Amino acid sequence: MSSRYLLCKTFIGWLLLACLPALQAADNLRVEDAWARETPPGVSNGAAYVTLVNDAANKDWLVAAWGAVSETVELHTHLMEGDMIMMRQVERIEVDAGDRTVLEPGGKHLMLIGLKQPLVAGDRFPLTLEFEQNGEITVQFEVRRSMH
Ligand SMILES: [Cu+2]
Repeated sequence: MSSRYLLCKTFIGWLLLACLPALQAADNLRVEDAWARETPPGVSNGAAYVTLVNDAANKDWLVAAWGAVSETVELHTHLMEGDMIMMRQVERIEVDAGDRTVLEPGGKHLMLIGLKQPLVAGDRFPLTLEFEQNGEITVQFEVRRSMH
C-alpha cells in the first residue's frame, strides 16, 4: 500500500464526514415565518400563514393541521369565481421537492375555525402540521397586527 493511497483514503474519509450532517439536514421539510393575523373581539375564525420549505428529493403535501387554539383547522385557498374571490377548503397543499410553498394573505392559508379566544398581537400558539411524507411538525405561530 503506497503512502499516496493512504493519503487519498483519509481525504475521502474527511469528505464523507464533512458531507454527512449536510445530507441529513437536507432530507426533510422545514417551516419558516409562522404567523397569524390578530382578530377583533367577537370574531370566531382566524387565519394563519407559514412558509413550507422542502429540501428533500421528494414532493410532500400538507394534509392536516390542528391545535388547542381553535375547534378545527382547515386548509384553505382563494379562488376566483366569476368576479368574486372566494375561500375554498382544499384537501392538501403541495410542497414540491427542492421548492417552497408560501401560505400568505390572499392565497393559501390555515383557517382557524372556532377560536377559543381572540388572537392578540404578540401572543404565540402551537399548531401541529401533518405532512403525508414527513409526518407531524409542531410549530409556534406568532400573532401579528400587520396585514402583511
Ligand atoms: Cu379561509
